[in-house]
Amino acid sequence: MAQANSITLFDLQFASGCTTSPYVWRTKYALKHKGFDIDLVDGGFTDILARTGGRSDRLPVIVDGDRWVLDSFVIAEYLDETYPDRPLLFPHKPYKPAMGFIDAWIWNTVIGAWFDNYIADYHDLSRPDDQPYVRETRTRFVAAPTLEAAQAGREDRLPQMPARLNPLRKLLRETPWIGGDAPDYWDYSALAIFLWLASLATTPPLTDDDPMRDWLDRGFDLFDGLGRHPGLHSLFGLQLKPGDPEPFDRGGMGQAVTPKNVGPGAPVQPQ
Ligand SMILES: N[C@@H](CCC(=O)N[C@@H](CS)C(=O)NCC(=O)O)C(=O)O
Repeated sequence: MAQANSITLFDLQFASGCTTSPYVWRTKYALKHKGFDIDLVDGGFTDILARTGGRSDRLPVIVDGDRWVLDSFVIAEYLDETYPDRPLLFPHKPYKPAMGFIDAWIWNTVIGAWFDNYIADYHDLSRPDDQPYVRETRTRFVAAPTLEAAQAGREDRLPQMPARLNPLRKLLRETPWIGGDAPDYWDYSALAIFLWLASLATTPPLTDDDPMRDWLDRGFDLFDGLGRHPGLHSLFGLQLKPGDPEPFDRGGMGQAVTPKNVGPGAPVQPQ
């Protein structure tokens, strides 16, 4: 059990000391949500096994007293089960199906869309001793011979990406947080993906006027600015060229997915 209200978290950092892994980011938020101080173990990719005493080659990992817990989702469940009197990460039951959907959608939509466009930056921002490993492993994931070739031409691709997030924008017009009136693990998991993006977005992925900005700013400000590490880049400032698609749906932003049926005469949304 937690000693002096502190839980140890093994971090996965770039050379700036900024966390990059979305799984670690959401675990940081989860620990803070539960009211714990984080005893952070700094480090990068290639020292994970050594840092964790051979227990894991993936992060996050936490140590709570003498209890080691691996995997971000298992950690979140462990925290709610072990500390049910502290604010719950999963106040909505059952949470697993919706969590699985949110995770899959946002992972696919954000990481899937932006990964290649920042993949050479990802390498360059890594700790120097991690860079050969990052290059070797990440080259396997891209459909190009090198990370630099995969990233090349992103100026034309980046403007295509923001509109993919319209379902999330619509939801956030209806509610201050994905979790409702207060943030919970759904928000932290989604925010963590944008923090991953901010850790490597050397050129901005979203326009200044993106309607998600308010939720992102509020989320990054939580817990005394947990998401405001100086190594993070701004997500905003994407410049569009004539002919680029609309970055978000300006027309229907105030509406639910289909307008609420309030009886005859209600507005009809084209299908
Ligand atoms: N399902 C695991 C995934 C953990 C994972 O894959 N972490 C990545 C960082 S996002 C990692 O540790 N990568 C190490 C590497 O690439 O060598 C969790 O939720 O904790």
